[in-house]
This record gives sequence, structure tokens and C-alpha cells, in this order.
Amino acid sequence: MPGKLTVLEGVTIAEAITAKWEQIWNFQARDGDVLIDTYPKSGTTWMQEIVDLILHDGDEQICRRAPTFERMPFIELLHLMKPVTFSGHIGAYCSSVQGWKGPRERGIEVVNAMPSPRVLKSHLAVHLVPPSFWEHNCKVIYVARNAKDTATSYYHFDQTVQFHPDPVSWEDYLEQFMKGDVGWGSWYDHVKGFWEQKDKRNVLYIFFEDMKKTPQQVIRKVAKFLGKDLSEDLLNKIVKLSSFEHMRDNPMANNSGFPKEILDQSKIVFMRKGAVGDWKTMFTARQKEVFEDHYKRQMESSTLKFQDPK
Ligand code: PPS
Repeated sequence: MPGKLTVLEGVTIAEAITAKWEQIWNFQARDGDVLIDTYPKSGTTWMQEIVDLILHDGDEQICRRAPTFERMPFIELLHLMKPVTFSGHIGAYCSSVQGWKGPRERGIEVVNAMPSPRVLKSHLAVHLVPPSFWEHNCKVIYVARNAKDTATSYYHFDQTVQFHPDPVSWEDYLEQFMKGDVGWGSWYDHVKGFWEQKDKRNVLYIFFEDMKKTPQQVIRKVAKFLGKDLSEDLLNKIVKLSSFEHMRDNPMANNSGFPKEILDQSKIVFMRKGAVGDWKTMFTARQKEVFEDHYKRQMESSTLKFQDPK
């Protein structure tokens, strides 16, 4: 059965998420938690790997202790994770933690039992982030990617997401994206929402295009935000271990093990291209013109500027 979308506080979002909204909204963040929040397809998994590598001093083996979705759980999808999803690596990881009752626990209980500092993932718009993250002044790393590449990546990815509606044509998808009628809502509202809050809250705002162009600089910035000082050697090691090729070939970082009932990657794999400017393979000249015109109107009142790959 294809999933359905609904609207929550102005944001189009999967019914699979709103069904458990009270639990998600009441998520209990703790002092020291780090939240990586993004609009979908903006480089979340890449940033997760970078953060894990920074926090573990580039130790490749430790960062392969479990798949990304177990190491840094996705807070609004915890209830979709069957107990077995969390039963393996993270079970062992948490087994010594007080409160851990074994592999039959649900995702939320596993996350509650994880030792601090936890790194968590979300795609929620800024006003939907559970308030406990702000109450505990948690560090939030936000990654934004240019709209055309995000739409392109999301079109492919949405063909794998089982809790979203059935795939539609590229033409129709692009229209839905522009209207914000896709899971997690409007790209425009999402990127602007965090941009407007970044100086009022503990938010580090990063661009995917900078991660591609100057990974050293971005990784240093993230490390500094996390209170870590990296040697030149360690920095270069993290650049290498978080490169597209390295992550693509690392089963613990490429999301290939994501539960099939949530992501069906039989036709499209998660680590697709990781490129800047891939939109050119999808947009017609007419679509580019219409999109750019709409973009201008959506973004003209904001100081947020993207490097738009021509
Ligand atoms: S998700 O499902 O929303 O959490 O996806 P997300 O991780 O945000 O974004 C997936 C896209 O990021 C690309 N990716 C990378 N690009 C460059 N380098 C590295 N290391 C990397 N890791 C992931 C991934 O390939 C998706 O982009 P597309 O354009 O679809 O390839």
C-alpha cells in the first residue's frame, strides 16, 4: 500500500509520521545531543559520517560499528523501525547501558538508552523540531543543498520511499516540489526557516556545495562547532573516509541495509551520484525557466543565497 501525505502546521508530511506525532514532538533530547537536520536529499548522511568520524577521532573501525541509521537514529522514523532493526549492532552497543532490556525494545527505547552524547537525524522543519532540543541548547547542524539538485535527487529517492505516495512522472514531481507537496514540505520554507533562526539558536548552517568544493574547510568548521581541534593528518583522513567513493563502498555508511519495508532500493540505490549540477540531466529548458522564475519569487525577500550550479 502506498503511503499518504497530510499537512501538519503548514508542512506536507507523511501520515506515517503524523500518526505518532505526539511521541515525536515529546522526544526527550539531552544536554550534549547533536542534531543533524536537513531538507531531504541535502547531504544528511554525508554530514552524519563526518560528525561520527570527528567525534571518534577518525577511527574507521568504530565508525563501522553499525549502519548510519543505528549510529545516529532518525527521530521521526523511530516508530517505523521494527525491533529487529535495532537488535544487532546497536543492541550490543547499548547492552551495557542502564535501561536496555534487549532486542525486543522499540526504536525510541533504544535511543533513550543510548549513551551521551548522541547524534540524531531529522528532516523536520524548524518549527516542528521537538522543543527539548532547544531547551537543552543542543548543537544543530543544518545542511542545505541547491534546490534544483535537491529536487532531482528527491525525485529518484522518492521512488524508493515506501511511506510516501507512488512515484509520479518527473514533470509532475517537479510541480509538486515547487508547491511543497512532497514529504517534509516546501524546500523554500525549510531552508529559509533554519536560516532565519541560525543566529538566535545554536545552529551551524552548512551548504552541500561547499562540502563538495572545500571539504577541508567545512570539516574544520564542523569540528570547531563540536569543540574538536583536528590535526592536518586527521583532517585529511576524515576527508578521505567521508568521500563519496569511500562511503558508497562502505555498507555501514551507504544505507544499503536500510529496512526494505521503508526504503526499497531494488531499482535506485541511495548513494546515487553525489554530484553538484546533476539537475541538468533532468530539467528541460522550459522547466529550468519556470523553476527559476518561481525560485526568484520564493527567495527574493531572503538574505539566503545559494551557489546555483549553471
Ligand atoms: S536523505 O535520505 O534525505 O537523508 O538523503 P541525504 O543523505 O540527505 O542525501 C543523499 C544525497 O547525498 C549524496 N551523498 C553524497 N554526496 C557527496 N559525497 C558524499 N560523501 C555523499 N554521501 C551521500 C547522495 O548520493 C544523495 O545525492 P544524489 O544526488 O541523489 O546522488
